[in-house]
Amino acid sequence: MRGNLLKHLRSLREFIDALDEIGEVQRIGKEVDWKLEMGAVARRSYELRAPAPLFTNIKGIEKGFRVLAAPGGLSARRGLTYSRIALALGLPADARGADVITALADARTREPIPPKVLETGPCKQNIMLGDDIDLLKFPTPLIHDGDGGRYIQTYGMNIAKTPDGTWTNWSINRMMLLNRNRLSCLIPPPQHLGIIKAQWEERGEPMPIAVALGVEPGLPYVGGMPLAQGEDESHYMGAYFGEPLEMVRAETVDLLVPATAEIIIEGHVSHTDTAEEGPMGEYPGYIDRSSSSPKPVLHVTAVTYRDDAILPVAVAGAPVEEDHTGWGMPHAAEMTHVLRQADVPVAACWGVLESANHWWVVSLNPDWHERTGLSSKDMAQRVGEVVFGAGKLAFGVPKLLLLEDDIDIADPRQVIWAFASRAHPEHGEVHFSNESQNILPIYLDANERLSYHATKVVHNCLIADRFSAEDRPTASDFAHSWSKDLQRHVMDNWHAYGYPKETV
Ligand SMILES: Cc1cc2nc3c(=O)[nH]c(=O)nc-3n(C[C@H](O)[C@H](O)[C@H](O)COP(=O)(O)O)c2cc1C
Ligand SMILES: [Mn+2]
Repeated sequence: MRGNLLKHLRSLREFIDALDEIGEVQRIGKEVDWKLEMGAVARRSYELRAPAPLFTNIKGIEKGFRVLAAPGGLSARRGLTYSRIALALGLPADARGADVITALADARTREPIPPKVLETGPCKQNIMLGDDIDLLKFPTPLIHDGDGGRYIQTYGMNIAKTPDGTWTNWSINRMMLLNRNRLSCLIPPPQHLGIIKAQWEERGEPMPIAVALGVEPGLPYVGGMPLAQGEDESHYMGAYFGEPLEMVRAETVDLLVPATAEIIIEGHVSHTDTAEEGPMGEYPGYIDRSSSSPKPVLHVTAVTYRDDAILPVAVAGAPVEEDHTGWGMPHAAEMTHVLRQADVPVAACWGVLESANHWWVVSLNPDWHERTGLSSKDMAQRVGEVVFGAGKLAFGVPKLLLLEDDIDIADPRQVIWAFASRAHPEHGEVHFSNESQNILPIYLDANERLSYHATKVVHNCLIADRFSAEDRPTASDFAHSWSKDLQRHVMDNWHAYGYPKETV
């Protein structure tokens, strides 16, 4: 889909209105405690796939300030599973998972569009400088019982620029509140924020940073996307929507920030001053209660915010939450782009959200065998080489399922069925040893954890080379075992048979 056909929502508030229209927001006016209660409500909402909670009355917090949790959670409603992600990215609420992936992947080959700089914007409605800075005003949650502190940055953008000014990077990396003007920051060295921080350290200067919380809804998805080093995620988002993002200048650092952001925290990350950070729930779905460690401190020099600011919150942990949707879906889009560039006949990729993104799926066009002449084993080898060889993209991809496009990759029931019924128990796996891997999968042994290297696998679930077109088994399901006319007749009469009306 072309960028200009997408509905570009330019603020978190426009996004909340759009969610409201389809019934995907739950306003909670009853008083709640930022200490654990908000986190527990949000967590339960993910698990029930209930609407996103918007907390409007938070204990001890000035009236007006609000929290939107689960902004990228899934919906239990039929046909609307991915509605929050689809609306955030300008697609119709009933878009299929694969549509989201191809929309993001298509924009990778369009010309990046730099932002438009405005004189001012809503994020400047209130400005705190110097001794007036007080981050404790905001309704920052203590999310899980066991977290090392209150996390204000779980779903915002960390904006940082290289000292030579040639590259600005936007990414999501969590930050914990220490007091009214200090945060401790998780900045893994291989992440782009870590690479930029190392350049400032070499120069002997702290890293200037702006943390934009409550940004327009598409941005967190590119904050979680592994674009190449040197690429500015905000320019890619401009290309995605076919128009520039709107930015204003920060007050105390030389950076541009999104004009409609709810809260902007400006400051400098120290290379010497550290404070304990963590533990916190992690994307594989667990919390390691022993995992607190000293992390760099961000010293805040300015905070600007909208009237009645809304803080977005993601509750990291067991699937499905924003680590899986906000990181996994753009990651799958980048994987699709990389395979397209390598001339693999890919339809789309996916990170199975319910697997906490340990199972990744590559779906090939049905004619891959005629087009390439490869056996499925050789194709599995090729896909593994491309994906596992793709640097940063590969870091969080331990297991790949290679399928054909008759499967809806975003439907975990179909993926499980295809994996179980098509991968041969003996020759269905192609292993790749000593590949770089983050430390997070909990099945890794101590050596693998220490070396950041592990074996990866492609599960070959392709069947096109094993059957001729006429002999290929077809799915024995509603869509394939009855004529289109009979299917239509049954659907039209569904309510007449006595079943409740389908709402979507
Ligand atoms: C909701 C959410 C939370 C995330 N939290 C972290 C985090 O705390 N630390 C981290 O290194 N990556 C985190 N990620 C993943 C990074 O955003 C992702 O790896 C991204 O590619 C990093 O940006 P970069 O490629 O510009 O370095 C998170 C992603 C999302 C969507
Ligand atoms: Mn980046």
